[in-house]
Amino acid sequence: MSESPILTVRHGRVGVISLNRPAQLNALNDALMDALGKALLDLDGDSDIGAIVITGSDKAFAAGADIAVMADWTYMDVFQSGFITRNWETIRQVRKPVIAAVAGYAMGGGCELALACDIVIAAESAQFALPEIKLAMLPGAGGTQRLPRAIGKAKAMDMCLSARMLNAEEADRYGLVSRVVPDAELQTTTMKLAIQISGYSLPALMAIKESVNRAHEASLTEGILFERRALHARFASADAHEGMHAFLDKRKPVFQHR
Ligand code: DAK
Repeated sequence: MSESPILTVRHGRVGVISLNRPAQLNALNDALMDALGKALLDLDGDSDIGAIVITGSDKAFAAGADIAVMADWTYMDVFQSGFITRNWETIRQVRKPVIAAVAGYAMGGGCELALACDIVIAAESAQFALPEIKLAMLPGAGGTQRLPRAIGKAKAMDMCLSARMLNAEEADRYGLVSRVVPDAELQTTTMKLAIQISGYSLPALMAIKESVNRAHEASLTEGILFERRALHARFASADAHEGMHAFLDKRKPVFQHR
């Protein structure tokens, strides 16, 4: 029996998904993306989970879409099957915080997968590129849209048009990643962060994620209005009252995630 293309484990309120095609540097084929989408939706729907981590191996987060599979596809194949849309975009439905822990290559679709996560923790070995131009393709899983929003047009054009690889330090400086840590500390730092986040009130986390994402999708006026309504809605939350009273009582809050 072939090995599962992903592995999922739970640590308390954190769900960890490991991409598991080491011989192909975690190249993202349909089986993997279907399994990833299903695991993300399972964890998102599990009330005992507050944060999700996606990680790869020491050598590769993911080296992109599986070129071996795509090489002979036709336009009709990808159009009719909804390639990318039907499984790669599942991550957009996830309402809980998703953290990418990236070591080694994050190329093409692998870089795009990291960009679709909410927080990216990079090991010093991490390398980010959108090299599709070398294949006469284009970054088609959100790369041409999310990368300029993350790092600005000039640097995004440089990466997309030249296939330039960024090391972790550059990716950090450009704002593609949230933090850089030594390789040996990648998993512990990520887990510490995920455990911290998953301990906060889940509906508050979800409201923050929705609001920050609005910054990319709405005008400033609309975004501010969305944020204001999200803040008003916090006053309907037991956790918000508990959080504020716990502060005043100088004790740790006990959140019900309601
Ligand atoms: N797909 C399939 N296999 C891959 C792969 C990939 N993306 N990347 C690596 N592998 C395989 C290699 O073929 C090799 O397999 P064997 O020869 O051992 O059987 C094995 O993984 C180890 O790779 P290397 O021997 O090449 O390892 P190195 O350390 O020498 O080099 C590398 C690592 C990451 C620099 C190199 O493997 C590389 O350049 N890989 C390709 C990276 C790349 O071009 N990625 C972008 C893929 S294209 C679309 C939407 C989106 C997309 C396409 C269409 N539409 C809406 C239509 C997205 C496209 C992409 O992501």
